[in-house]
Amino acid sequence: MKILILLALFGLGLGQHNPHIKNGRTAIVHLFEWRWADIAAECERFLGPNGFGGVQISPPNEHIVLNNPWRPWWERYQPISYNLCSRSGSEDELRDMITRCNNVGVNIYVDAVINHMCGASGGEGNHSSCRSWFNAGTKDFPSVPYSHWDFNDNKCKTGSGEIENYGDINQVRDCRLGSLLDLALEKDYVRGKVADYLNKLIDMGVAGFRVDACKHMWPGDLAAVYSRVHNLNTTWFPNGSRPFIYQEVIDLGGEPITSREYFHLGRVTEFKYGAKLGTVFRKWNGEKLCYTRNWGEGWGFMPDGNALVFIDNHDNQRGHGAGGASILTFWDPRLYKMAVGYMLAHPYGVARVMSSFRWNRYIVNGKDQNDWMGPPSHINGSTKPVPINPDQTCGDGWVCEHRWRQIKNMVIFRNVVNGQPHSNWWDNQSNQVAFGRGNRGFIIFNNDDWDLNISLNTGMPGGTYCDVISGQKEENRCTGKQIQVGSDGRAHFWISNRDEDPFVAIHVESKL
Ligand code: QV4
Ligand code: CA
Repeated sequence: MKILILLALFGLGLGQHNPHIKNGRTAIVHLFEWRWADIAAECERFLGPNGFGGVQISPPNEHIVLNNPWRPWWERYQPISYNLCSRSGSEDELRDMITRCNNVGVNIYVDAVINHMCGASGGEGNHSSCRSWFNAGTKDFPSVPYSHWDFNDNKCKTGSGEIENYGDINQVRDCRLGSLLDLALEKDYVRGKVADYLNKLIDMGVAGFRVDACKHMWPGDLAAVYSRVHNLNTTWFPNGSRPFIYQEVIDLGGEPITSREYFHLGRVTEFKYGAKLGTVFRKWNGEKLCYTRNWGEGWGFMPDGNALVFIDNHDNQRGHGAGGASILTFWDPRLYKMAVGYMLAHPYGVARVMSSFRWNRYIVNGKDQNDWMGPPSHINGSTKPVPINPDQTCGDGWVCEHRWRQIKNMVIFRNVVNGQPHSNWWDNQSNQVAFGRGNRGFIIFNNDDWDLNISLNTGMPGGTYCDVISGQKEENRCTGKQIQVGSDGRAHFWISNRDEDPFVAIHVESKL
């Protein structure tokens, strides 16, 4: 009997914590709002060759098209149907991208919006990405089909029909999140429609899902939906592989609904991670980098095996969702590179790198008035392709943080040290710290206002190493700093606090 229970548990959900990333790769990149054709090209020309494990793509299902404001990015979080045509491309383009990325060992994770459909004031008509007709007022979505029977209104007890108090778990699950029509996921019919949507993507070859707004769905309903989802496509994944599930639950403490309720179903986004590391690198609230000696569960984060971690995400880089002002983004590049480097060097969690587009921030009283702005687009509203400049950066407003040398090289660092323990910690009791990963990598930061000048045990084999932050190893020379490690594993580090990037990282594959 015990065996049966274990098998059922495993079948139900334990397998959903594994990202099924291949060839010793480790990190995921969120190519936010990228077109499928551009993602396919990026997999082949950059992500595969540079050891990225997977891509989180924007919601591929049909969404509302809004002109007030003009094509906001968040159209994608207002489903109209599960047809696979969206701002990023057609079903054929999606299928082609999944195949081409899988063929170079880069997994695809889909942002699945299954808690709701569009906003209650979404109107009537075919202003949708596949031109499907709908009527938000009567909750009629014939392209699924969903009718008013398939929504939670009779279960929600608030006057507005919207969530009014996050302290009331019934409201949070059964009322509308900001007027978004809330699906009745306890209904078998609705579970079936959602599962059909997820299974179509699984059969196309995706490796799993970022499940949106999980705080707003009952764990039992999610378990029922996940149990209906197929195993991964055996063209690219071992037989019996369960989809990787990572659930968006914003839990900074203080609410009755916690991340823990979702642990058995898959991994969960750890929002404390980016909020805290931003505060540490900004040196706010008396935080110091030397306090991160016990970074990870020691800071009260969820157990490592449940965590999906990131410095910023598409919400909190523009003041949506959670993390507040401490969140570091590409707008603060010097600190951001250190924080992302720290995340990628540290063993805790499955790491996700953000890749953004630029918008003209216009902050009034601490709020960005342009936080709604969508991706770089043509006059007709269609999303622009991602041009790659000769220097390997991106043009036309695409930030491509994942292509920044410091970040790309730390993605490789994470692969090289994968499985090695956190080791050889040193700090100056302020904001200069260093740590290794066994005998395969070592990183050191100077976030103080004075120079760092110290000899340390790196745990690494003796030799000459290229610093992968100020440069990298090309042919058999270093384009940036060189670090000499003695046969005793000790090395001398000198990092000026005025350096463009005041941190140094070496690993066994950057050794001359
Ligand atoms: C507003 C008011 C309503 C009002 C309505 C009238 O909130 O009270 O009735 O206008 O039109 C957009 C608008 C928002 C509007 C809503 C419905 O910004 O002003 O409601 O549409 O018309 C993204 C954006 C939201 C956006 C939403 C839908 O962040 O601003 O809302 O897409 O387009 C919580 C959740 C967490 C969530 C986070 C943002 O627990 O799960 O808030 N994060 C995820 C996604 C996020 C997405 C959603 C959830 C919704 O990461 O990107 O919201 O799918 O913390
Ligand atoms: Ca709900």
